[in-house]
Amino acid sequence: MALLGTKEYYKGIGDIHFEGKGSDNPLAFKYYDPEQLVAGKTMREHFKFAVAYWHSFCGQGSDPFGAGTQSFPWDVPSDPLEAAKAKADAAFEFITKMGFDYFCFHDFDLIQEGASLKESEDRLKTIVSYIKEKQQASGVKLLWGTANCFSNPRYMNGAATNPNFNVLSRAGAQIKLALDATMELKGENYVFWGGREGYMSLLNTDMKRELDHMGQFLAIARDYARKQGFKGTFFIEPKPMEPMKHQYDFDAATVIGFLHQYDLQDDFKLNLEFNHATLANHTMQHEMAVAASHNMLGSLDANRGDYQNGWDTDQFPNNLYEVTEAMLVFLKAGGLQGGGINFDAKIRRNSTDIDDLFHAHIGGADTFARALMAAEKILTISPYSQLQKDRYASFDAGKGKDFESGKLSLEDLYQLALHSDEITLQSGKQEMLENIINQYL
Ligand code: XLS
Ligand code: NI
Ligand code: NI
Repeated sequence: MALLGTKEYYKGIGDIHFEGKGSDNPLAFKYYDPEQLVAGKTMREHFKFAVAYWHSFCGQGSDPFGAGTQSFPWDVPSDPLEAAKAKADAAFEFITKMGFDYFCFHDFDLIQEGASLKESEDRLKTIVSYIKEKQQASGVKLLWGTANCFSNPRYMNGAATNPNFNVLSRAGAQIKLALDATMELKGENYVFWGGREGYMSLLNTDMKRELDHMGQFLAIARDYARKQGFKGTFFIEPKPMEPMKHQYDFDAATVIGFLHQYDLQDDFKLNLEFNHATLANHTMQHEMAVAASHNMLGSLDANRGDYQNGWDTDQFPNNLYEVTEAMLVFLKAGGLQGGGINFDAKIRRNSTDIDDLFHAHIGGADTFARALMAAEKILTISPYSQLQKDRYASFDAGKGKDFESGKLSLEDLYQLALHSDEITLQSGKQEMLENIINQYL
């Protein structure tokens, strides 16, 4: 495929195609066939797979104990603009070769932050216009943009919840520029991940005041973007801890309560991440079901954490059982509200070959494809839906139905119970349901 940049970074690797599960070509999709129809839509439309700029083209594998191991050839130029252009060339080459339609970014993934706000603004403008050309040449779209309001030391006490107004104001400026960049690149959504919105110690924290500030901040960010004509959805990405001990956007239920409290529920939905669910001691399917029940299942960050020690390891998804249960919720909800599946995941520190990033994304896409196909069968040809429905049959008619429609008082329940037979136990059939999932994997 024709590329704008002249240099090829992923040498020797061609476009990745669907070859089916009989293929032994490691650089081919075995299950993800973009054009295959599942439940009335192509897989491409269901998933809207996106590549995360930060993990794939910025993070080089450093950890608290050692430096990066992946020396990216596009990081060679010392001039920030040249380096950013080289990185964009590599990114678009990769996304195009994968055959994915989308990417996601933080402002300063695209280009190194400047020494002043003005310098950052100029840098962003230049790289955004370069990326815009690359989008036009390749057809690659922006799923969402966001701002990194957590890495710079000025944000050590948060951004919108910082106790110092000057920091809040600086965060506002940064988010205005990130919104401008997102709109210029026709971003379909905009994400707020809490970053350092939370606290380390209650001793120095006025929690109520910080939450009020966050509500007010999000409202004016929304107002600004809407005034500029942004039609997309704003997403909040819940995470319970890390980097702060207490993050305000703990989980889906907490965020939904917050959105309603600050009257943001009409413009904001949720971007849910697998290993954030794990960190919150939930399953991803739980988080998705909570969001779906409020019509707020917006977008997904796909990855997996470490199930043994709980660490937020951002590994690529490969747990078929987990993703299949997530896809059950996904299909039942009618898919995502405006978002897609962003691989917020990184290859391991000892994955140092140029093809490792391809294997990682192929595996992730194949996991979702298999899971989606299994979930569709479970919903349509297995007894799963009927079993679940039958559990609630006592509410479908008679007094149960009266209760649901608000016709019974607590005294009515008392009278009914007084004159009823002893209760017979009704099995939850959990093992049988688990076997059904297994059967269709
Ligand atoms: C961090 C988050 C982050 C967001 C975007 O844990 O997952 O990567 O997705 O700021
Ligand atoms: Ni995360
Ligand atoms: Ni994320």
